[in-house]
Amino acid sequence: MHLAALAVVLPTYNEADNLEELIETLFSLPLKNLRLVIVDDHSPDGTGALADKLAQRYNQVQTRISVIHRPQKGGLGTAYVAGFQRALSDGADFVVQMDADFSHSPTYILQMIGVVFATGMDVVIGSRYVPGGSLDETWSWWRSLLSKWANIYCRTVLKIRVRDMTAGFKLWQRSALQDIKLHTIRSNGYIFQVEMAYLSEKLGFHIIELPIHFEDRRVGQSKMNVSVKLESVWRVWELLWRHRKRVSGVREPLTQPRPIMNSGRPAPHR
Ligand SMILES: Nc1nc2c(ncn2[C@@H]2O[C@H](COP(=O)(O)OP(=O)(O)O)[C@@H](O)[C@H]2O)c(=O)[nH]1
Ligand SMILES: [Mg+2]
Repeated sequence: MHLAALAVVLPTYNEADNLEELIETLFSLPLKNLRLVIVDDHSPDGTGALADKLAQRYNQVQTRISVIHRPQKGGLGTAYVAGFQRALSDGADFVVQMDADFSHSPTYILQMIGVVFATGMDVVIGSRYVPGGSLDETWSWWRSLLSKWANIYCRTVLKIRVRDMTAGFKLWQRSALQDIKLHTIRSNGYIFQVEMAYLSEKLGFHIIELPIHFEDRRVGQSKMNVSVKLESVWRVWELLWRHRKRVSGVREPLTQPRPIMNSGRPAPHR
């Protein structure tokens, strides 16, 4: 397990105060073939330059950090799609997505990968809304309410079972990300998480929700804004319409863990 070719994709916009410590924490995990893909959108606080500096530091023997620089703030969804595509083309067998602000504690990655190795699940969702999961008590009441309401809204309209539809902490098997056909994803704000969860259910993926405690970001500010919220409201209906003819898929039952390594050897990350 500790040899798994795992890539962690980190979208960043003004995360200069978090990035270095986060990278150190991630590389201190007992995961020998861990790689990072940072997708920065020309952050005004210099996150992109810091990412390059850290890449230089960590890439001396082999490439452990790739940095994608985009010219302007392009939204979370397209940042993740670009990062996932890079991770796949670099040969990752497993891809983790997480916020770059410590809301998602890196230590859960070990549990996530353990679950995938034990069960062969396609997707592990770090979930706040299953028993054992929790939200930071210091999150403002309106933010907690918004998050819970958004989940109820999305689950009701889309009729799906995933409890934390807006979760941004997930581990994907390579084959799952390939089956999703990333170039077809249209959501760009936080609703991106919903589109990915919805497609996962529609495609019949084996999904498991692992309870996590979600901490409020340590430093910096949330990038949640009005246009992102509005996109979330109407996009749910667009999703329902776009996939109205799609019959829910069923993957073969998981009687035994499926073989999960692509290659059986550490992937040739560039
Ligand atoms: N590259 C990129 N990253 C973004 C963008 N918007 C948000 N992020 C990153 O996505 C993650 C989640 O955003 P955050 O503001 O923490 O959202 P919140 O936790 O819902 O308040 C963080 O790592 C952000 O830096 C964007 O437009 N482009
Ligand atoms: Mg955050």
